[in-house]
Amino acid sequence: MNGKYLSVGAGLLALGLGAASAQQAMQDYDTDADSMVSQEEFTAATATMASTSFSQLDQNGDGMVSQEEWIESPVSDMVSFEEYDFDQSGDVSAEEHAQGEFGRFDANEDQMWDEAEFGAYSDDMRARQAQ
Ligand SMILES: [Ca+2]
Ligand SMILES: [Ca+2]
Ligand SMILES: [Ca+2]
Repeated sequence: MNGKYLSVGAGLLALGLGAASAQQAMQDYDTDADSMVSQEEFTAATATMASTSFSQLDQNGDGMVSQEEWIESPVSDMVSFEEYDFDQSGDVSAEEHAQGEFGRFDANEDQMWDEAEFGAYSDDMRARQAQ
């Protein structure tokens, strides 16, 4: 029984810390400062970041992620290549990747990320970078 209370406490603590850092990180994406991140804002922000998951996936730096590159990455455990290859070209472009990432964390599918949805994304990014 103690274990249950302990894990609830740890969860709340993690939530509190996550909210503070997510809010800060969100300011880098939320260029019109309406406290929501649109897919356009997300795509624009990730395009200027050298350390986004897309550039990590694109190992030969040709601007596209091939199925081979995808399979070699830890992301392939979580999302299938086909799910992000929207035009079924056999490559995932930066735009398709942004679209896929955005949709994956847009839990209520309103085409906007609120702070909680952005927090889920930034937690996922941190977990990936820790790998
Ligand atoms: Ca915004
Ligand atoms: Ca590539
Ligand atoms: Ca949403």
